[in-house]
Order: sequence, then structure tokens, then C-alpha cells
Amino acid sequence: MGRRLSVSLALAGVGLLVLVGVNPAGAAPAEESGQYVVEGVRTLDDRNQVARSGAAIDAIDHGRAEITALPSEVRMLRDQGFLVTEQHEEDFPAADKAYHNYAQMIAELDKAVAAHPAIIRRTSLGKSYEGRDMPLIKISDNVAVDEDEPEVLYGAHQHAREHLTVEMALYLVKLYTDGYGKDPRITKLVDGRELWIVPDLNPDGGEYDVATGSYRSWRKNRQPTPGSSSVGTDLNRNWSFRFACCGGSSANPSSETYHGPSAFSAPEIQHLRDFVLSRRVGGVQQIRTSIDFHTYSELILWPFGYTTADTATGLNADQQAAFKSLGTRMANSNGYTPEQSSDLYITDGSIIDWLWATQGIFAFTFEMYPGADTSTNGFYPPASVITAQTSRNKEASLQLAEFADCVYRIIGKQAQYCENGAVWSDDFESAKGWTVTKGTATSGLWERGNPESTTQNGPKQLGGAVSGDNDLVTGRKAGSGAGSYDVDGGTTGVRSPSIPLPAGGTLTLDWSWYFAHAANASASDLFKVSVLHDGAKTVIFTKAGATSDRDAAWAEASANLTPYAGKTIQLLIEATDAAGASLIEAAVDDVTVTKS
Ligand code: 0X9
Ligand code: ZN
Ligand code: CA
Ligand code: CA
Repeated sequence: MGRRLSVSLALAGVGLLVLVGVNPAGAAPAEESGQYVVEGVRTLDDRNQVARSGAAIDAIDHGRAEITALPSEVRMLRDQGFLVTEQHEEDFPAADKAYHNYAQMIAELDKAVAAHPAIIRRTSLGKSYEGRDMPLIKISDNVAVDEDEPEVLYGAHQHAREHLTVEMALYLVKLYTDGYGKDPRITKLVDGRELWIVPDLNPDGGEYDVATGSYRSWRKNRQPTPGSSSVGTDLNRNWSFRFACCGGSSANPSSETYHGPSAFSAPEIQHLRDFVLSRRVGGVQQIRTSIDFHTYSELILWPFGYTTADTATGLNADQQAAFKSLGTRMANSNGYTPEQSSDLYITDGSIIDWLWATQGIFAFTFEMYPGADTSTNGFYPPASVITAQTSRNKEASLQLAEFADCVYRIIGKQAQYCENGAVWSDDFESAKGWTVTKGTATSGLWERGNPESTTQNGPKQLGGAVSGDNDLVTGRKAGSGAGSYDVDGGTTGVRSPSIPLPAGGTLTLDWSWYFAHAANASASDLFKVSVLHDGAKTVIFTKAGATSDRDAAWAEASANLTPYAGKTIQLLIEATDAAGASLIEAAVDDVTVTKS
């Protein structure tokens, strides 16, 4: 019946506008009754519940009820948690039977779990719009335990007709389970990583695509759009990062790239989002690398899709270089073309942009076989290619998992970005490039040096540093008394050199300091530490003066810099003598930024 779309969305140079057209499969489900199958109708209660919906039960066998029902009755049953499917054989055309339909995919996963229970677990991501279970696979040693190992996410089948991607996921399940204990490289990954596989992000669309025994060229999910007769949201346009921002998706419910009424309106995408968010442990995302499998055009794509700019806010030059290097390395292994995803065409609300921008996951889109030069409909390659075209991605899939400990290793910057310990430090024994800012203070400006001690009712400037001979101090000299070379007349500030902070991990700033004043000080006198970032200033530490005597004594302080991970910051240290000429002194030593 339907005219099949003959162009690929992945094809370079194919304008998306071309795709807006008559799509008979998107027509409104008319309010007339049809034959359906309801699973899990076991107890008398279940039976009554089905009957109460208004549906007529035609037959029941082993919890499988055949019913005649109106679409509204089907919706009611689905809302009650029943899996309701159209009554027909949902399967591939005869020549393509080697592809796995939904039930066969589930059976294949269960076989792997039964064969290797120690290293593979199947749980559920949640239910699809029509109520199908969306399996979530974890492969790792001690699979029942959440170990502290880098995690990897392989996802497949956001797009219904891209059936080869389900085969890819099943291939990975077999690769990692059958290979464990036999292939040392695979054994090492299963032991040292937590591998997550989501084999079917769009089970409803996939089943719909094969439901009649001939392909329907279906792409989206099977969720009706409120206020419209159209069915289906493009799942790879439904993610919230820059949702619908840039012309890379459509607001028209009948479009192949309809982004949905709002971000995360598709239950399938909500479930994957919730799972990914659940992998933040102690504020740190555990998943480091990801591939989202699609077909076709033989491409490896990286963010951003929403802009043609190579770097953008949230994607700096090092990060872009790491994406490009890993993408190119993987492409060398499978012969795909590596490029930024917007080189193909602009997409907004795509999974990889969200995974990177909000979670810092190095996420790639793979467009599998065939290449863009196909003359046939590239979404339906014959089953005979499955083995070659899934195993073709073995090496790339393993590389992705191997680099999950530190993708920056591929550009030689693992020490800066990945290794725990000192990220940056200054003991003020040498000049690291701090600059005194133009302040209002007339004396006692910050300087690096060997401090002289002063005393007035106890120590006010300490003659010794915490480390070595030098510190950062407001007027290094003692002069003729404590009141010489102290801060007078306003604020003196000193700004650190630029500090590039690694992305990921917990970042802590530690420093030694003191702030001393005589009883002639006030609450307006201050010692302050701030972070300069993105053109803004955020105060992270304040010690106010008081109308009492406070002696100089080294103390330690710390602040959380994790919010600035991945950014380049500067520190600003200020001391203020606000009113008159109070005796004010301050010093700092041993500033460190560490990552844990
Ligand atoms: O348009 C898509 O979603 C993908 N192509 S497909 O033909 N499989 O539909 C490409 C997405 C590439 N862009 C991003 N991942 N951002
Ligand atoms: Zn796709
Ligand atoms: Ca020092
Ligand atoms: Ca001084």
C-alpha cells in the first residue's frame, strides 16, 4: 500500500525538506475495532479488568488473550499495564528471517544470560509506549555488584527501520560473553569495565515496521501526537539539549523528523535518560563513552549536531581533538568516514549532543552498512550481510571500551584530565604569573616574596611561609612597625594565572591563609577568595574583619571547584581595608587544586 520513502536521512546532501511528504503509515488510527493480543491475562482479576475496558475476549490461552477492541479500549488496557499488540505475525519478510524481531531478540538475550549468568544480567529500562519491555543488558565481572569501573553504553534502534542495529547489539552481547575467558582482550574489558547494552530503543516502531510482512519504512516510535492525527516522534530529536533549536528537526507531527511536543515526551527516551542519570554516582557520571548505532552511510559522527562550529560552549579544543582522534581511530578499523555529525546535516535534540553536553560522555553515532552510494533502499540490506556488517565493528567497539578509562589519553593529555592528584598548585617559591589587579588600596598591595614579621598585640604578619621561604602577602616588608606596609585605603587583589580544570571527577581547591587585624578594624574589612569563570566572578570564601584584635596564624581552607570542571578559571584573592587606616594584613601559601 504505502509509497516507500526512497531517500535516507543519513545520506549526505539529502535535504530534510525532501522528506516531508505523504506518509500513509502516519495516518490516524480510526476509531474502529480490531483484533489484538493481550499478554499476562492469568487470574480472574486480570480477566475482569480486560472485560471492564469494554474489549471482547475471543479466546484465552496460557495468559494470552485474543480480543476485539476499540483503540480507546486498547489505550485503557495499556494504561493499566497490559502489553497489547496487534494480532498479526510481526516478522520479517521470508528472505530476511535471520533478522531478529522483538520476541526473537528477547529470546536471544535470555539465551546469553542463561549461558553466562556470572557476567551478564538483563534488567529493564522501562516500557515502550505500547508497553513492550525495553531490555537493559549489563556485562561485567561480578555483574551483580556496582563496581568502581569505567562504564560504556552501546545503544541501538532509535529508528524503527534500522534493524541492522539490533543485530549489532546482539553481536556485542555474544562478543563479550562468548569471548570472556577465551580472548584476553575481551576478558580484560569485561573485568575492567561495566558494559551497558540497550539493544532496542524503539521496539514498537520496529515491530510496526515488519508487522505486515513487508517493510513500511517506519522511522519514529508509535506514540500518537496529541491534537494531531499523526503517529510517532523521531526519538533522535526528542532529547532536551538544544531541543528544536536550530532547524535540525521538525515541528510538524507528520514529519519524519518530528521532535515531539516537548523534550523527553517519548517514554522510550525518558527511560534511557533516567538510566543514564542513575549512573551518576556521588555527582560523577560513570559512563564515559558511548555509541548509538544507526543505519546507514558508514559514518562515525561526533557532537555537536546542532551547530557546524567545531568547538562551542561545552566543547573545547582539547575535547574536540579527543573526539576527532578516537572517531578517526575507530574509523580506521571499520572503513567508515569520521566527521562531526553536523557535517552530515544539522540535527537538534539528538542523543549524542545530550550525552556529551549534559553528562560529559564521549558519545558517537555510528551509521552502519551500506555506504551512501547504495542504489537500493539502504535501510533493508539482505540478512546475508548481518555477520560481516556487525563483526566489522568489533574493533571499534572494543576501542571505545578501552578508552573509557580516559579518552584524553588518545591526545596524550591523560595527566592533565584523568589522573587523580594535583591538577595545579603554587607554593609561591617561583613566579607563576599572578598579577596584582588595579585596586583602591594605597599600600600593602599583594606581592610574592619572603615576608618579614610584624607584631602589635601579638603577631600581625608572619615572618615564615608555610612552604619554603615565600608566600603571597599584603606588603612583604615590616617597615617601622606593624602599621607600615599593611593594607590601607581600600582593596588590593591578586589574580592567578589561568587554571585549566579537567572535566570529570571531584575538584577541590585548598590553600593556607591568614587574615590579621587590630581592634580598630571593622566588619567591612575583608579577606576574600573568588573564582573568575565565563566572564563572571563567584566568591567562594570570605572572612570579614571585626572590631577586635585578630592575630596572624596560618590556617587551611578549601572549596569545591567541581562546578567549574572542564573550564579554565582564574582565582582572585582580595584583602580590603574599608574604613580609615585599620591595621590589616593577609597572606596565602600553598594553593592546590586536586582531583579525586
Ligand atoms: O538523522 C539521524 O538521526 C541520524 N541519521 S539516520 O539516517 N540514522 O536517521 C544521524 C544523526 C547524526 N547526528 C547526531 N547524532 N547528532
Ligand atoms: Zn537512525
Ligand atoms: Ca611558600
Ligand atoms: Ca604587610
